[in-house]
Amino acid sequence: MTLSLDFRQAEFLTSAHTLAQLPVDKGREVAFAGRSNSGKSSVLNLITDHKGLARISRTPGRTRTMNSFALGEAVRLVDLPGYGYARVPKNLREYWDKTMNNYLSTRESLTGLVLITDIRRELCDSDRLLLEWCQAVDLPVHVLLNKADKMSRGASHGVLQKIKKGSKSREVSVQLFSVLKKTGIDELRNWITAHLLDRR
Ligand SMILES: Nc1nc2c(ncn2[C@@H]2O[C@H](COP(=O)(O)OP(=O)(O)OP(=O)(O)O)[C@@H](O)[C@H]2O)c(=O)[nH]1
Ligand SMILES: [Mg+2]
Repeated sequence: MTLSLDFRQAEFLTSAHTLAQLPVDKGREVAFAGRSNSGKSSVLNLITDHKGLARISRTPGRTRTMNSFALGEAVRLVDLPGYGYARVPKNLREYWDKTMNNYLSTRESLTGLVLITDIRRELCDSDRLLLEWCQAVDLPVHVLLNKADKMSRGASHGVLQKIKKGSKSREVSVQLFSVLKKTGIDELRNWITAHLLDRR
């Protein structure tokens, strides 16, 4: 049984294009999902304190594989490809829609989902679908309102309250985050830790 997690010990495991290429479905993992360019890879790099662990780009659609990182024995973080980027070819988008659906509905070791959004943008249809789906199957989900540095304090707290009110389920939590300002790290690490560790 793992008692604590050292996020700085994160190590790259695999880059998977198909579910079969993922690490063995044992132990526990928390996945990072969200719209393309919302900052999933940047958040992962920040909380693990590794600048180049997950790849980041100004070009949306950078992460095109499911990238797994080990945080300890049989404990993983997974950076998922972003959705909603119009310039990704249609066949590739359809492939990832299907693959993500399969991943989310069959992955036994998945114990939590971090849904990353750009705080300046409304939740998109895919964000909402994902939230509803997680609630329907009782998968804990943590909404990360990223890029909070792009908004005033007052405005970002306004968005936080709005999303909190909109998600009445106990299984949904929400927080503000900024990769640029390095704010929200402990809250996110604590949520992930609580969902990765064996609490028996
Ligand atoms: N201002 C600001 N920019 C950020 C923040 N987080 C990420 N970015 C920038 O947003 C862009 C996209 O970041 P990525 O981490 O590549 O986003 P992603 O969600 O992994 O994108 P895909 O891999 O395409 O799904 C990069 O230019 C980042 O530097 C933040 O908190 N504040
Ligand atoms: Mg990415």
